[in-house]
Amino acid sequence: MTVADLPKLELHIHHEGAAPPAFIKQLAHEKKVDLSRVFTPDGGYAFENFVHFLSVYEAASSVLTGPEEFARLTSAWLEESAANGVVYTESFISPDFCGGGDLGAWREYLAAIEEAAAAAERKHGITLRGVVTAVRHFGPQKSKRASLYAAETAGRFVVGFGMGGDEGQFAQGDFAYAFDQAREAGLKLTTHAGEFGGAESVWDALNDLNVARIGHGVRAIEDPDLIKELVARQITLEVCPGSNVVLGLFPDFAAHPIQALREAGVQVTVSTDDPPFFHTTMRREYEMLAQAFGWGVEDFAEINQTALRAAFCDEETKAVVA
Ligand code: ES4
Ligand code: ZN
Repeated sequence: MTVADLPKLELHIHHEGAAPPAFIKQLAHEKKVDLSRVFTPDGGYAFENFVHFLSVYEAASSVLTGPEEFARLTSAWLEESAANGVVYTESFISPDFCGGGDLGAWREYLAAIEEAAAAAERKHGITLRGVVTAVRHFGPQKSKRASLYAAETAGRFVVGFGMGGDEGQFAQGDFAYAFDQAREAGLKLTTHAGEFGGAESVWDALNDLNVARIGHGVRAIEDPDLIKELVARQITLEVCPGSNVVLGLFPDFAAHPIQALREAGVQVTVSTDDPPFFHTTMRREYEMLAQAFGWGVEDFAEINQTALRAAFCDEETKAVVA
């Protein structure tokens, strides 16, 4: 057995971002939508930088319409994740990408996703929980609606609220209403910070949104005081090394700060973000980390313990997954 065969927990994967390109291509073909600019000649997703990535992501997501297609999407990527050894995963699900309709429509999308997840759990032994997500560049107004929908559907499946999108737009604090509304509904919180925004963005996430986890957060390495704060508050980072390398934050795995963050005492976990976009899988992330830092079974066991502790699901679910 190699470390890549270990059971894995994944806390940071975007639901639409997990769609295999062939799946999106097929939907585009059926709907006669020209998505040629979205794909590379060899069938991958084509983008030049982060902002371009977001626009390609939105174009690809635009052909995903209706609860039934989200159910098919869910089945497809959960089967793939399970084949990579993932036993528990939390995905970001955005009302804005799920049709952008009213609360009733949102409930239908969620029900379809949950049903597909339950079937995948029976078939492949993988458990999915949802983190309802605002998209930062869609603005604070839409985030209030996303968190209202999250609050209305909070429960066994919807366990958290988060925010992704372009860190260059607005400030974390502009979304405080949405995060407060989600917190009051009992949801756990995470936001993307310290990926394309620097350490300041992570400080804002802690001070203005009071989140328990940070999506990425890797640029915290630039600020020793912030590192101390993350350690003291036991904030968990959802680190996605392969995503960071493809998007040009670091030249390769060996130059990635995940090892330094860990050595400083920060709680780090490992995820893929948008696996087909970044030509990765959880298996590959493990292989690359083992190669870059010499991590062995005990290192990955610690990473998985951290992920289990930081998972947003209830204790009963944790006991099943552990
Ligand atoms: C993201 Cl909104 C969104 N979707 C997928 N991946 C992302 N990374 C940052 N924001
Ligand atoms: Zn992300």
